[in-house]
Amino acid sequence: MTALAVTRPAIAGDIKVGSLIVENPWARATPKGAKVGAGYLSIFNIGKVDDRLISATTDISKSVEIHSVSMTNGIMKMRKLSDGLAIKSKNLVDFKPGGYHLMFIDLKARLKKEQSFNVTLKFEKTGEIDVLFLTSGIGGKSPYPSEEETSGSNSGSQSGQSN
Ligand SMILES: [Cu+2]
Repeated sequence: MTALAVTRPAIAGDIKVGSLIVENPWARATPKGAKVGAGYLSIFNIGKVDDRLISATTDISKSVEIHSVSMTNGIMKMRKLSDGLAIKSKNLVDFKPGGYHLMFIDLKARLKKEQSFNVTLKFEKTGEIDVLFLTSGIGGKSPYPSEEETSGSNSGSQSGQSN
């Protein structure tokens, strides 16, 4: 094991398929007996054509739903997006606590900290993308360094190579 100042797991890289870049997929550990879990990630569409996340599947739960969260009179409500979520051209869609998330419905086992598991995302245009999720603690934060926390060491997702 190497002890780096910034522990970004080597197994998880940003994945680029077609015009989509999927970054930082992670989930929260779940308490004993919990039937659902939540997963988060970022999806960039660097292409000229709009795409749409239509569904997802995984081995860890019976099904996966795409949820949004809205605030109504101070009450947070989750809503299932039955038609999926648009990932528009030149846009970044962030799934994060309090916002869009993947809901793992009917977990087969509880999610433990530092576990990793596979999720297959299905997009209307791009097709399927296999993504490896990493699990943080119960109620924890993303296991990836956030941009604010790593200011200075900007690995620059916007000034990428021209291809
Ligand atoms: Cu939800």
